[in-house]
Amino acid sequence: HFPHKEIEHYSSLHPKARHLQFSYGTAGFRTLGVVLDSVLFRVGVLAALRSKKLDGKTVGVMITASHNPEEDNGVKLVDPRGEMLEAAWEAHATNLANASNEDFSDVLYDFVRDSRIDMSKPSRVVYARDTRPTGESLVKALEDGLKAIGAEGRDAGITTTPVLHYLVRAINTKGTKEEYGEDSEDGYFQKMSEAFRKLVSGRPRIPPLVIDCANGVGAPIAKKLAEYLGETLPFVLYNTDTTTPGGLNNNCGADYVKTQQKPPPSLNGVLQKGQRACSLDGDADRLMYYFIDERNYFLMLDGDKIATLVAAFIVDLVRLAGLAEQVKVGVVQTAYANGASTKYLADKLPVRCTPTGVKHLHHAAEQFNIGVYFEANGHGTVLFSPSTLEKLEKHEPSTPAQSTALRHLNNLTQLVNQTVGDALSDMLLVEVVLAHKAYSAIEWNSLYTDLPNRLVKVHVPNRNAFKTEDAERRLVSPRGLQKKIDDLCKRYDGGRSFVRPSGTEDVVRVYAEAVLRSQADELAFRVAGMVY
Ligand code: 16G
Ligand code: ZN
Repeated sequence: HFPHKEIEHYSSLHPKARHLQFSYGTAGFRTLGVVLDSVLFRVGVLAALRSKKLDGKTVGVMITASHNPEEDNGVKLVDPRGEMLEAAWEAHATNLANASNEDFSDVLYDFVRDSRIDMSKPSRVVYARDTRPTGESLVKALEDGLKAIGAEGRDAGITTTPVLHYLVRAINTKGTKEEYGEDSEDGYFQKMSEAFRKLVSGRPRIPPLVIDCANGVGAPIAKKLAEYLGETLPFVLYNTDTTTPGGLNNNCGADYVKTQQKPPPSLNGVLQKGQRACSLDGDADRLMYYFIDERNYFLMLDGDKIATLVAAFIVDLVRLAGLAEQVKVGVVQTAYANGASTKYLADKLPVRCTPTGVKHLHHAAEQFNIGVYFEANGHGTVLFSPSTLEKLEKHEPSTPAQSTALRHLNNLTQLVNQTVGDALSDMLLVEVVLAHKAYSAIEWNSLYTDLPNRLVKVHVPNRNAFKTEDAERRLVSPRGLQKKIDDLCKRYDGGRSFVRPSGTEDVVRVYAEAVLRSQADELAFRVAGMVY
């Protein structure tokens, strides 16, 4: 019972332009929003089939282009546990998106047959979008894809990527013993804010935090969060304008702060010396903290600083709870992690390095009892393995101190969005640690000093000529280039550099760090010169 007629009818409403080619990469499909209509229709079809393949479990679809410019848009599928789409299906997504209009129905038929998808199974899809102007019509295209298969759709409206991931997990665990929370935005806020209240209760009042919402969907969601938190975390929102055209991610947001290494101009004159500020990205799954110090210098507390703060805190709690022997904490980073952060962490706990992209870090973090992963760009979370959750629940503390630490750990499992990086959940997590340690931004920053670093983009004729190994830290091709980089690095104190092809742009990226700012810059530009 393959619905040929429905597929052909709806697909004719969403024709693919002949000259366009799409690819499901690290960030799903992502390009100019106005050319994505056929892709969204086909993603709707694919999501519905993925659900059938998984016995009717709910699959998620998020329409966003994160930190990209406002005119871009994109789409990502979310698997039933709230995680990224299984890698094997990325190729199916690319295939379907690129089929010609004439062939689409046949290509789909073959896919259903080869993948042994039982069309009589139910299919359920929950979807959401960010605030981009192209989002509304792309949702309609997606819905037509669901209709073509007869899938049950649930529109989660305009919300953040992490809320959508949360919903997927909550829907699929409803009524089971792994129930993740109530399957609504309200449930998301309830769970997080309740855990936060418990974790900071009895601590001194938290000084006000400045939040830059990137003029994106983080703004309305942070506003709602404020209602749930009340006085426990006072914050002031900036860049909350989601209606003025062109505002999204423009001179603001986590990616701007990380790449420009300065605060959004809209915060000039706003930040008091030492005051904590943070920026979300366009879909609120990345977080950057920063502050202005006594000498008016800008200091960034990026994903590495967050990972070290959080990991050290968790390791302490595990030890205080008397669980050090049974619960092993580990950290996952990428090649972009500042060398100083890796050194700081490696003295305390195991640190692993994976290629760039959340799915790689996420899977590596699952190998630990408690896995903390963060990309330097501010995307990350903490994963508690199922057996660890059980231990935390069942462990009998033998002293009041153990009992307190255990209670904190259990509350942390509720505070953290374990499905994906979540700027708001991570922000609450940071605030909890600062409150417990009685750290200001200055003290947090002084845990270690970042090595000066520089990231350079190089446009090359063919970025596919660049192949890496060792978690992108070394090049295997073009041949001979790695040796030259190695030789060059040796001439700089603390010199480290690597080259990798971008997964999201047609460029090659060069990263370099060294003990001195001038040396890091020089190393980056010299390596960039060798790449070109
Ligand atoms: C995507 C990834 C992000 C990574 C970035 C690297 C996900 C959800 N997002 O945005 O984790 O840091 O790509 O981009 O995996 P690049 O390959 O262009 O450097
Ligand atoms: Zn994002």
